[in-house]
Amino acid sequence: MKCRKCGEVAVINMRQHKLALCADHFTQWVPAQVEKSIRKYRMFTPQDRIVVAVSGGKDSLALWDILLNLGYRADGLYMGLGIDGGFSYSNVSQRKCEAFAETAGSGLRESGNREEGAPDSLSPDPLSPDSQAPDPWLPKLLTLSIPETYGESIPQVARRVQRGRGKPCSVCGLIKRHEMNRIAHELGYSVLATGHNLDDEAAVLFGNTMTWQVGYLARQGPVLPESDGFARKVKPLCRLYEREMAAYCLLRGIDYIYEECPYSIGATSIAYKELLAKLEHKSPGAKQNFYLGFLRAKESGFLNDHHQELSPLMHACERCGQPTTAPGLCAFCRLWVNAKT
Ligand code: Q46
Ligand code: ZN
Ligand code: ZN
Repeated sequence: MKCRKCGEVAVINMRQHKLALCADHFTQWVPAQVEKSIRKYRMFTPQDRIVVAVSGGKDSLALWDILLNLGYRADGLYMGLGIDGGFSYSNVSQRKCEAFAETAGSGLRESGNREEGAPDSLSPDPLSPDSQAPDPWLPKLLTLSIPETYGESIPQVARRVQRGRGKPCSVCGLIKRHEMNRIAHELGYSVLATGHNLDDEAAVLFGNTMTWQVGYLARQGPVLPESDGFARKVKPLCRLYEREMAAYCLLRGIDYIYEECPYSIGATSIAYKELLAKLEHKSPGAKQNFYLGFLRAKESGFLNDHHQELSPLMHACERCGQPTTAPGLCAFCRLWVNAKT
């Protein structure tokens, strides 16, 4: 198979786009697609300060790499969950993020690629006498250890509160969401970006549709608007397939953790992904049409009423101030109140 653009040997064939590309053209095509999504869904502008939630996996590290190379000011946030799974999952994934952060910073220094696309107007403070000085900004990795901060690992919290029938995932999701919100808010980031790809989003959509979770469907999308000073949440990889992200990492030499979190085994979302993969195999583009068709339907007003119904129910948690639908304390704060009783 040959690259559609230059005729060299293609390294990937994307049947849903009827597009085969060589390594060079593919590694240019991916960031261009991400930039298109950023603009199409009005995710952010070069003036935003972005924090990317990185897990050490392919999607989040690829996203960080892409945003930096597109010239956005994006830092990484790694959250240590205290999960071992027999192969030191948390430690290994943290090391992958740290290794990436080191090269990402130096790569920018070497290539000076902030100047291409990244607006210089971003950084200089007009009030500062040094406003003509070059911007010293370099990407940094923020790390937060849940066991060190809260005294318990994610599996320990889940066991104590007896939530999730042997799996810590619901507690984990709750803690991660809360802490990402908190850190973005405290450190002044306007945008929180996650590495969800089209396969992830299609699987969530499939699950929400199977059970007709209208509230979740109304909120599902590539952008969750900011509220009460809390960062906007965006998914810039939402139009890219998982296999494209794996290929991108391979071709860019991004070293990521291959193993999934040990608790993801047997998750319903994986069963949905397998089903969608079968559909995709028979009918290339099925996953993409399912998800992007849903976004188009939403844009044209489908589910609008539900969105409006949901918004007024949010209020600030009495303890941490984050938006919540629960009366009094949010679900995160209730986890720790339980700890003291
Ligand atoms: S990290 Fe946490 Fe996932 Fe592991 S414990 Fe479950 S939710 S599977 S994205
Ligand atoms: Zn080519
Ligand atoms: Zn709270």
